[in-house]
Amino acid sequence: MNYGRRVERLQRLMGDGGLRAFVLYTRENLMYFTGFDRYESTAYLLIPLDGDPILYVTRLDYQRALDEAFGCRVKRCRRPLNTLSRDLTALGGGSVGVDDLPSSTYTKLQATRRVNLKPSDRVVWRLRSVKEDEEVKLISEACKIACAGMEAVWEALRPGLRECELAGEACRAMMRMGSEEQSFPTIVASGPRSAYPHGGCTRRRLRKGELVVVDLGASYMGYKSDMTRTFVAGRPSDRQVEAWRATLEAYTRGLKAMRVGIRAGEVDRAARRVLEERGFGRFFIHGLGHGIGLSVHEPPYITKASGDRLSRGNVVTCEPGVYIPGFGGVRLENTVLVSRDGVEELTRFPMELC
Ligand SMILES: [Mn+2]
Repeated sequence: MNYGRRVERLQRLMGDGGLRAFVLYTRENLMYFTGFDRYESTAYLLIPLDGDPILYVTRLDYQRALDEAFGCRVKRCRRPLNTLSRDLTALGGGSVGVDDLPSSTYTKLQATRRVNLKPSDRVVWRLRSVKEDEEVKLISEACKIACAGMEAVWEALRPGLRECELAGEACRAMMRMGSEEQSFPTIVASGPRSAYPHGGCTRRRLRKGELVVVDLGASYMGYKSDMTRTFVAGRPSDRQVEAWRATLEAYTRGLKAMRVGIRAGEVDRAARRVLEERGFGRFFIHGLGHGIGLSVHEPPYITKASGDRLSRGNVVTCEPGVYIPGFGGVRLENTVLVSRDGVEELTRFPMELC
């Protein structure tokens, strides 16, 4: 990864926006600009308009930061926020861009003399939403691993198993293939629970003939994947088949609509129309997709009202769903790359109901 080039690009955008410095806090932003994974620790990255970034860590993370952070100076601090605040003053203050800081941190930092904080997430997303070739390779690898996780669930699927047991199978398969963590806790939602788009997984045992929504993703060197399949263990009912086929058709239409330059809202509406025509429109209660990279959910967002335009190098999901309270739900999802000559599915696994 060329971290220096990313920092230079940000500095150029900072100059255009009148920012004297940028303070980054989110785990993914720190990884994007330095390669350092802070996990749950507190750490801050200061990127001045000119010169090298400074990473502020406590002694707990100091040695690891020296070993694993690239292109920045590492400062060991008793209180990272205080040191950062002092350095901002020394830089001369002015407008300072910040990402997603906790409100208590924001308030403290805002009290720094001569500093005026400016929430500037969008500047970073302009860079992160367009993937470099190297990033596409890592996401593709995460996608391959996710497919192995789905395969493991598909193989294990039978009535009587608990949702959490199936999630365990997915997790084990993915980590054995080099996923350092799940990109989010695997969802295995069965029966009436499949009608919850974010159903998590419970101790509930699968029953014959029920819908099961399996939504999972891997993380490969920080880069995420995301995919969903919906199965029935046993014979599906006509209504289940109808909902599943409508969802597949919506997926196909959504995918077809995706191309460089199109407004994301149009893509969402293309898929939504299919479900509306088949009487499932009111059961599609979320957007069609989202960008994915170091974060599982990131811009561009593919929702009905989104004005974002798809551009070359976006990696996004396409995931229509139908959620019928009391009956069950269906969702089908792949991670796809938007490239110059169309779209490419990066998660390749059969779309089959049973
Ligand atoms: Mn998703």
